[in-house]
Amino acid sequence: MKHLKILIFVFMSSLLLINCNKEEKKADTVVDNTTIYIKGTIDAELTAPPFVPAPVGDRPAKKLIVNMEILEKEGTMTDGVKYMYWTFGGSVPGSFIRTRVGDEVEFTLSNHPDNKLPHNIDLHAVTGPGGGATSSFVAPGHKKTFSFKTLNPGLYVYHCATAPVGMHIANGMYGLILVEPEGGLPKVDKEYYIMQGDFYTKGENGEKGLQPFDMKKAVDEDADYVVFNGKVGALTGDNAITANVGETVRLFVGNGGPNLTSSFHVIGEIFDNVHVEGGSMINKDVQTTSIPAGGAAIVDFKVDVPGTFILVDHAIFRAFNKGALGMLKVTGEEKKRVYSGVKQEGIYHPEGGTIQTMPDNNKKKVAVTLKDKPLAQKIKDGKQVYMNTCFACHQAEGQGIPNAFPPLAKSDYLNADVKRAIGIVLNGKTGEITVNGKKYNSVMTKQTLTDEEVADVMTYIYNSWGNNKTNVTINKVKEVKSSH
Ligand code: HEC
Ligand SMILES: [Cu+2]
Repeated sequence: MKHLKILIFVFMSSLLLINCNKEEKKADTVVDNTTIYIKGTIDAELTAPPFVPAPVGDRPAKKLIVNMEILEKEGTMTDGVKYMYWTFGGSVPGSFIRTRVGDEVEFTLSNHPDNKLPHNIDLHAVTGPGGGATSSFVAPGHKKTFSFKTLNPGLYVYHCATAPVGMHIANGMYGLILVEPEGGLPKVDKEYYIMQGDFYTKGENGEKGLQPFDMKKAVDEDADYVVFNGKVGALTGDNAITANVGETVRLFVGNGGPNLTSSFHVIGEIFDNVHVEGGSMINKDVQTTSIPAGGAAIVDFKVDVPGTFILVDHAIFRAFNKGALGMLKVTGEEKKRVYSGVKQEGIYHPEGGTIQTMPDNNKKKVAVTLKDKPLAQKIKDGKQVYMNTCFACHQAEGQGIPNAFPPLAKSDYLNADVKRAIGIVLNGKTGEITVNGKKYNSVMTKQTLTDEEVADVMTYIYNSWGNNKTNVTINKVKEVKSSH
């Protein structure tokens, strides 16, 4: 009996020992970043979007000094529309902060004396009450300092958290702070900073003048503008981000909200890697990534072919009607194996009809048969064509979209040359053009319309929105077609 007891005792204690060992091993794999040793002090480099500071690489953890200034300042939402932005560092989104895990960030928040309101900052990268908000509440003409240690790698949103919080965020008070993992992120060729935000103005989208914030619309989540980097066109035309064929591109994408989740997508690209929600989990081969309000994602991809790649919130009316549209311009050699472009174009006969040929010069003489309708009917039918075909890009009132689609309303380009305009609708258009003093360099695809439809839609355009009232006849369309 006694022996048995001893045996059981020995058996149990060895079990305990095994258990202890197991637990010790587990504890080993949980890294305690609170104990990362810091070595020296450096000043943080802060950048305005779409740029980011240099990679951290393999530098050791340090004391990192961040000086952030709050500025309330008027800016442009879109052509003719002004907005009073509240900013971290003078830009929307605010200055990009780049740190590494284990850094001890000494953060000083200064509220410019010309500002009207107190503000603070809640950084999602902070482990501590309010993410720093309680320690950083600062009145105009004052500054406050607090410090925190970055414990978790990832891409984090920061924002103002002063009441009414929604209003401070809606006015542009958000930005991103990146905490790189030990050893840094893998090297890429190009890195950019993009952040989406929704804006609520007293006037409807496009209504001119200085537009005040609209609390009711914000509460109803009825956004007038949904934009990248604080304004319509911050990333289009001359402001487009760029890369060369063969390069790898990393986008640090945030969403300040205040309300809307972003369905972030790049037309014509596939994300090779996505740091889901800005964290350490990597998803591969992603078409569209969901970025919650107050969240972020790191995406990277290799650009294989040249062209303009459009960045959108794929909740697509936001892109084409509210401003959530940017451009990545890729230059370099074509790679037909990856993307051919149009290879062949032909006439499609669903019923296997007789062989047709494209119009040629012989037809010119016999083509003068179709009679034009009365002007009022043409305009009516033309409007129908316009709303079906052209409206998506040139917009309901022909006003276009700044930096992306030129206006047809009061367009000097349109009114100067009827034949040229007809040619654009028949054949499409690429390359730089100047409309009403603004440069456009984009692509209008060839429209597949009958000659009569082209005559109708052109007549509608010329007889709308202050244009020169040209009546475009079917014969004119045929003439342009055959002269091509
Ligand atoms: C997919 C978007 C898109 C659609 C659809 C579209 N356009 Fe365009 N359009 C453009 C772009 C982009 C340009 C400028 C091309 C460039 O930069 O070279 C343009 C240029 C023009 C111009 C000359 C510039 C100006 O503003 O006067 C005319 C005229 C025009 N389009 C008429 C039409 C008509 C008519 C339709 C419908 C039948 C139409 N477009 C459909 C995108 C579009
Ligand atoms: Cu604020």
